[in-house]
Amino acid sequence: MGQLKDRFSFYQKERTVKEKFALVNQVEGVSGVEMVYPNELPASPAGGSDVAQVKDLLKKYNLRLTAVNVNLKGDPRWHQGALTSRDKATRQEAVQWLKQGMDIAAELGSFLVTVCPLADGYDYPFEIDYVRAWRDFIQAVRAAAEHRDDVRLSLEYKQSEPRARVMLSNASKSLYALSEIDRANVGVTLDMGHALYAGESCAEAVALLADAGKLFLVHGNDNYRNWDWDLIPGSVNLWDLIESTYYLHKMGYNGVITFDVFPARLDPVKTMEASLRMYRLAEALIDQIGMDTLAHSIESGDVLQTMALFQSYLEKR
Ligand SMILES: [Mn+2]
Repeated sequence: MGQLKDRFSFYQKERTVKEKFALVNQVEGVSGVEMVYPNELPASPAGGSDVAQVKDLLKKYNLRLTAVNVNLKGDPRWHQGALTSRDKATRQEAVQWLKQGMDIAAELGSFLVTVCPLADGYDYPFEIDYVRAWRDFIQAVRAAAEHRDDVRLSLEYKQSEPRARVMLSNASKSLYALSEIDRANVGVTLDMGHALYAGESCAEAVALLADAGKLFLVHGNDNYRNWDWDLIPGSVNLWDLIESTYYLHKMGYNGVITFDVFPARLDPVKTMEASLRMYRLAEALIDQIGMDTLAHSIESGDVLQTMALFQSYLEKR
């Protein structure tokens, strides 16, 4: 809802938090917002005036805060790593930001913090000591999680950007990290676009993470599996969206789906509405065919029969 930038240009207008809320309010069917700490929330401890302002805006527009997204990549202080920095004070500061995000999330009734640790990676061979970095990562996330167990901490994986290689790069490494961190309030944010360009099956990622009880948040978007383009969900890989939707239902996912899209050249309100419509379409398609019918067909192992369920449904349109 604010200004966007890539390596070449700026897009959309810069907007204050108040202006962003007014814009979100125009989106048909929206029920909540994810906000970035500290960019859209105060750098001061929870209870500050900006938190009070956000609380008022949430009330005014009848929206809920879905998650506090702690930005551990944008600020220059994280350029050499945040949770895995060689510098202990920097690592501690990164943990401190997570703790502050957790306090704000509790204060605003969200109780969920999401973080995409994109500064924690490397660009070159022999750049970092992987053993040291992974141990520091595990320890830092655990330290943040222990700050309070009433707030959940969700790790978002992505394989690159801005680092050429990000350490937390896929669903399986995320599950490994969670088992090492070993805290009940730590889970995963599944960004569908990140799964796609990591070469994963989005639906399998949903299944694995949800089966482990660790699917805390979903970010919906799409791309051509070559870069994190943050396009409208289902606009390119529609079958991945439909299959993921089936597994979100099957696994009883009752969390939030946030549209993490990048409307550089499109109207942001209409882009959000198109994203929501795409999810509703996928849900309707699954509902029309029927969860049980699909489950039985998948169980039978006859993929041609399963395909035919979709084909005959679409032929009737
Ligand atoms: Mn995302």
